[in-house]
Amino acid sequence: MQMAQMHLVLVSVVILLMGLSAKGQGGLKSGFYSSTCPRAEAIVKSTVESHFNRDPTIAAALLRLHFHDCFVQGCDGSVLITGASAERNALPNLGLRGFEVVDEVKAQLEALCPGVVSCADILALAARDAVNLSNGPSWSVPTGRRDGRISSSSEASNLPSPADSIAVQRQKFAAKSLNDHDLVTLVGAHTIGQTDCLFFRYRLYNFTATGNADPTINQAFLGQLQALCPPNGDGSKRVALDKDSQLKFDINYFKNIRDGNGVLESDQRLWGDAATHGVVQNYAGNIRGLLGFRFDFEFPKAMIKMSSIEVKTGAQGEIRNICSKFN
Ligand code: HEM
Ligand SMILES: *[C@@H]1O[C@H](CO)[C@@H](O)[C@H](O)[C@H]1NC(C)=O
Ligand SMILES: CC(=O)N[C@H]1CO[C@H](CO)[C@@H](O)[C@@H]1O
Repeated sequence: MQMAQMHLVLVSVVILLMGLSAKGQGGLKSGFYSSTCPRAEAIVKSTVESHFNRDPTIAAALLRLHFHDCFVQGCDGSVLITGASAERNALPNLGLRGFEVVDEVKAQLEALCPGVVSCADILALAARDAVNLSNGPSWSVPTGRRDGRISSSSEASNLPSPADSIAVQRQKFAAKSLNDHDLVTLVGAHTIGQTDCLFFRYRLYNFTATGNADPTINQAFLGQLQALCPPNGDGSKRVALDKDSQLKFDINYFKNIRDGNGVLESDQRLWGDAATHGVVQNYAGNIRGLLGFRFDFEFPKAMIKMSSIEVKTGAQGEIRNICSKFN
């Protein structure tokens, strides 16, 4: 290749990358509050930390809250609104926790810099801090989201269900401009947290009316799960999504999937599908490829992508005074 051609290629690549990052962040920028509310990020962090010190399971709750916010009406705090027909009342959202942490952060921020920091940004920042407190990676969160004015329970069907096939999971993520690699990376969030027996017990007994358990479950693990969730036991009993390390944000979740120790059907299916299998395998082996492939390196990038889904910026939406109510 001639020098001039090579230069042209390099310039095109740089322009392409700049375009991608600007688009990926949807008009957000890191440090958006640095002059209007300089202590905003520190207040989110210290509040999340004080709750975490009392109850480390709050980290998983806050991470999931942000995901459920982003997949319905974009990352705009719509999941925080209360009311009979609001998102929060939709079936997939009934187990959400952590609302009190968001309210506590918001009350402090309103006292310090009223009307400046959005509830949507509080969710994005709290998710970052929650991961870091759980020993996970950290990243700079682009901010400047505005809060939405719509919250409707009927739209929560955008959210994935634990019984979704990979094809359906893929389609629900693709609808938010997230690819197979993002899907596997983001579902890696299940390295922390818990689930109700109700969401996976059907895998343990007479799965798909075969009389047997789901054959993809590791035999030793099947016995443990059956002991935790007997056929007619309490469906709301909590079980770790990541066997043996539910409070640590690590790659154990991917090893579990590889070994047939996934709890949710949707998680275990990531090993069975040709397109997602390789990503799980790489993360489980902690392999660092040419362009980076390690989970702790990829998770922040995927989170920044998810955190920018259909965001409202500039004069759109509002900055709520109370996160659970429209102004
Ligand atoms: C195909 C995609 C996904 C499905 C089907 C799914 C499904 C579920 C289900 C059924 C639970 C248990 C809920 C309960 O019993 O209360 C759960 C928990 C959780 N999910 Fe997901 N999820 C998906 C993707 C994600 C993503 C992308 C994130 C975040 C980036 C995430 C974060 C979490 C966390 C942290 C928990 C634990 C919550 C807690 O302990 O309170 N999930 N998920
Ligand atoms: C499994 O479910 C099918 C369909 O409901 C039923 O006909 C069958 O008897 C069940 N088998 C066992 C072992 O419970
Ligand atoms: C466990 C871990 O990775 N903690 C990190 C949290 O974030 C800070 C930077 O903000 C890192 O220095 C820590 O290593």
